[in-house]
Amino acid sequence: MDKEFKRTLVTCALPYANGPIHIGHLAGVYVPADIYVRYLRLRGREVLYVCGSDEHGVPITIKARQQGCSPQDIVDRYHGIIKDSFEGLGIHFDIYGRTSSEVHAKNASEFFRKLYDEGKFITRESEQYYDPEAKQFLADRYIVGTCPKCGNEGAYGDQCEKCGSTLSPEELINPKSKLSGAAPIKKKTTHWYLPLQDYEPWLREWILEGHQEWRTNVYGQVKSWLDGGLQPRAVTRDLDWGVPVPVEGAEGKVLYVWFDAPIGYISNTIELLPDSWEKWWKSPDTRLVHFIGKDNIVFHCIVFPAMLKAYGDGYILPDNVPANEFLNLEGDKISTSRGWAVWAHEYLQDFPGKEDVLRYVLTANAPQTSDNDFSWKDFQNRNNNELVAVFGNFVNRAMVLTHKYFAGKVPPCGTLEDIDKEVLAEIPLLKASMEKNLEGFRFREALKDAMGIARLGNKYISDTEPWKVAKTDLDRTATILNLSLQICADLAIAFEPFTPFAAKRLREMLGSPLDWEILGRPQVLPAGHALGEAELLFAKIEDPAIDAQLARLDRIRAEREAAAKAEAARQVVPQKGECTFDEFEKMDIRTATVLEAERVPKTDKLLKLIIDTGIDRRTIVSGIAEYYTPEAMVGKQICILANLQPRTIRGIESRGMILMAKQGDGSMRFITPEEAVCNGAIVG
Ligand code: B3M
Ligand code: ZN
Repeated sequence: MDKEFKRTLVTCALPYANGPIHIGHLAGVYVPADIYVRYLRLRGREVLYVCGSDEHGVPITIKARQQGCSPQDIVDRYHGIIKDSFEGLGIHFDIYGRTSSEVHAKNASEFFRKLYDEGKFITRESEQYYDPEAKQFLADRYIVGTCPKCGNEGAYGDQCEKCGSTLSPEELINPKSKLSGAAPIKKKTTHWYLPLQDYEPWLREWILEGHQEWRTNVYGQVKSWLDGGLQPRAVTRDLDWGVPVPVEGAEGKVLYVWFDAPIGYISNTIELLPDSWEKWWKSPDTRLVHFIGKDNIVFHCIVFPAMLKAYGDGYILPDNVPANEFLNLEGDKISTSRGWAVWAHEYLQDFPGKEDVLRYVLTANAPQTSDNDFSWKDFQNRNNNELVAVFGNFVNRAMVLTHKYFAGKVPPCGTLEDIDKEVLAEIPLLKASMEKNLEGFRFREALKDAMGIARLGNKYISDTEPWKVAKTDLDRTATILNLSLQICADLAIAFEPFTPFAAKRLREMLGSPLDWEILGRPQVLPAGHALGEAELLFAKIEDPAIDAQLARLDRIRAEREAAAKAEAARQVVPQKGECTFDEFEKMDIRTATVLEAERVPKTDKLLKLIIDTGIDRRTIVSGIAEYYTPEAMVGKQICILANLQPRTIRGIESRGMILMAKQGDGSMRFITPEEAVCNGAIVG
């Protein structure tokens, strides 16, 4: 990026409006984008900040079906929740549009039509699974059946999550549509494809040669796609929810969601600026930056650019695509379907007034170069030990002491000592580093720099001890507090991108300006300037608030484990190989009654049973103690394999084996005659 641009267009991935957003979305896309935009604005650059809901795609239609409402109801609900979450966290887009809007339908439709008219697509006929009841073609994911490899009854058409096998719908035993439960049939269908392979040489040159400065995770993914060879990509789908394909004979077809969604960036710009949108999308003076998560890289670096290139007409391409990796939660992958997430709207309810804390923690811990973990303990520690103990504490000391000794007015700065000069010299260095890091999308590092200024201030005031100096030398106290307050004013600028709520409150308290240029300049707050009341910027987060969050996650984990166990219990082991009648006849299976039972000492699993077999009284050691207490066994009629070779277990000779029904999860129940019979009766 050597080129000088006049303005920057920042887009954030359009969240699917089929669920609320969680901390993974925030850490990966929206918090970093917001920091970047706030920073550019602070520097007086011209910026447009565009986002909106992605309201098409199969998952939305599925959710609507499950909930017995229309897809429009679903997207209306989540569009509202998501929009409010962003606002609540201080993420103010210039426009937060929606792909179900009329402007978008018209724009996406025209986009497709131009490519169609110019022969930029190819068509292909293929056979696809179709649900005759729901009257809908089925994506692989929406066909379920029994896994041919492990017998899991809930395997998907593309994968069995139980054994991890990759599958195709043809392989599933007894395939069913997830929509209606009907058996899917094969049906011919025709679709339009963008021949991506035609754009490969150009993509190589543009990205692999021209954008080596992109993050290595982004560059690497693009390279491996290109090296793997590009294929034509379908841009239409058989579905009744989406932008209709604007071509005769394409009834029942819509634009593929990944074709229409990126066009949504443009549509939303048009909606906001109907007369001047082109300056943002078609001027070489505009720098386009896409903020996305790593699962969106191929669409933003290969597919959408190829679409724009095919369209021509002066569309610009992204100058950078700073994609993040994923954030985990307490060591586990965030999963919307399993409920393993911290939802933005719930956070805002549970932690009112702590919007900055989440922004801060998600930045300090951002998954910039590798996946990272969010934990509530870390959240608490960072708040208490960094925001409260360093940043907040420093500001509070400077404010309170100024009120105490100088009636809340900025005291004059006298002769500077070495320690003062050293501190003052550090700030421009941290500022320069921050600029470099922010321009280079290294937000964690930039936050460290900002925090460096707070640490510097906190250390300065601790080292100089103005509360002690005040007893003997008020002039020196004045200088120390003057400098401390100047640093506070610096912090109110430096933290604006990261913790905008606190930064604003601090500026109000100080009556200080918001201007990047003055960060680090001496004497921004003139002597005599009156300060507002001292107010705490951050408050400690106590254990109960954290424990409540952990308890919620524990409940989710327990529910998930119980469900997995129930599922495992239902799993049936495949049939064993054949045995002959003679082989079966060799087994002497009989009824018997338990006379005495006790635990085998120092074991968890074993019971020692004395049983009456009708033939004799004997001892059997059985591994059923996890499922039956000794008391529960006494008096019970059971079945045993009587002629099993005796074995010595823990020093006890066991003669025979109790027949148990064993389930998929290992749990067992003994087999008993339907009505009491005599002991020693032959079972067979
Ligand atoms: N809605 C996917 C996602 O949220 C998609 C992004 C569209 S950006 C044009 O992961
Ligand atoms: Zn399987």
